[in-house]
Amino acid sequence: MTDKKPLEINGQRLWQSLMDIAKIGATEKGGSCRLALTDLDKEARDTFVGWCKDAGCSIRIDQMGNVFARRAGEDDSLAPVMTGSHIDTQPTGGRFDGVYGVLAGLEVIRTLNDHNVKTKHPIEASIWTNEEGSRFAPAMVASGVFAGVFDLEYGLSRKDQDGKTMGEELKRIGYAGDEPCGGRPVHAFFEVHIEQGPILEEEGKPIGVVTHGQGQRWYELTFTGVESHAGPTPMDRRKDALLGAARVIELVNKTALAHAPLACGTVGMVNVYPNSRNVIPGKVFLTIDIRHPDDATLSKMDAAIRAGVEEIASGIGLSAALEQIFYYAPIPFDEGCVGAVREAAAALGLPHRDIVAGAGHDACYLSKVAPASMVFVPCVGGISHNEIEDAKPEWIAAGGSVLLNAMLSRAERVD
Ligand code: HGY
Ligand code: MN
Ligand code: MN
Repeated sequence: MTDKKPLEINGQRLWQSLMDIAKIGATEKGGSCRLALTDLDKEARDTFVGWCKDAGCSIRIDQMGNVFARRAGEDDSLAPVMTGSHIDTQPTGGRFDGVYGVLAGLEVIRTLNDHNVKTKHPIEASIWTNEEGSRFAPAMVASGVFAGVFDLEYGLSRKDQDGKTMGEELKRIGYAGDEPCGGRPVHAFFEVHIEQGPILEEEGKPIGVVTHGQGQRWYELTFTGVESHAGPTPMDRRKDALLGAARVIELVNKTALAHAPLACGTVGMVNVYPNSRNVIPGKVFLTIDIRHPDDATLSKMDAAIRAGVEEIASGIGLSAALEQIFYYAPIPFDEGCVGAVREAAAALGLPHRDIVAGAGHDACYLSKVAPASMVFVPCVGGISHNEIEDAKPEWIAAGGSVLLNAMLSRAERVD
């Protein structure tokens, strides 16, 4: 950190950009719905690209639709210091999850322009496609391709519930770039994001210094029983797939509670077939999401889920198809970058604490190809993935200034 007074971003301008983007896919309860690669995602991307061009950036789009807005460095042959996040949302998403990290990157560039700051390394603000994993599973698939975790064909072939692939949808919205996805050096990656949990707000700390991302395992489970009439079918003759699903929901919850206080377990999606009130469901599709900061514990939870599903299926006479579709081990972020975030918060006089990311983030995959870390800010009541998601302007501004100074510590000012 230089001895100059740390630069601060223009919080009002960043807040306004957030409110402007929030109009794209605005929901009745004040949230955002911009599912990945929909026309609304395109509209938000186009808006961001336009603003970045106005700020003098060059734009690159790669084969997974990841967008990179680049501010040239004094030595533009050097690897960029990169920031960014996602602009796609959950169906009942909020105005800050993801898009805050995207627009904070633009605000960093705007602030450097305002102060005519030159950096040795180029600076890049980015959008990562389909971070949420809501329309297309798994989550963070495009940053995963960039980091070499998934191959390009896998990424482009991800299908939504209507059978549309990411490749088709990227072409449809005009974001099927020709830049290779990944395979280029990144000097450092920083992502700012709302915490999406209650800790920072409860402790009155505007900054979280993210040291790790917790590990996750996602599964898809299909139970197959027998549809039959809800009236004449005796209870002891039924092969009720929804009864099996109900027991799995309880199993997932109990497995997480058995590894309290850090484990999480969620069944977020259930599709019932034929979903008719007087037919015993013959088929149920459901999703399972388990998480923990310790990999060995996550493996124990995995074993408990697999054994439990088998037992439930045989107890009811169902067939079970359980597939793990996504896994990444807990991720320790780069100590140097974590230190840069901590020093930036201290230099700005902002109360801060170390924290583990409970959600997945693109920085988790970027950390496989570059030194990376994250900056968290509180969100109101710790609520996220909910239309009422909210944050205070002063938190948003604080996180943006910490991001700016952490990035400058790696980009090397030359003015
Ligand atoms: O699921 C997550 O943690 C992130 O919101 N994709
Ligand atoms: Mn997010
Ligand atoms: Mn999210």
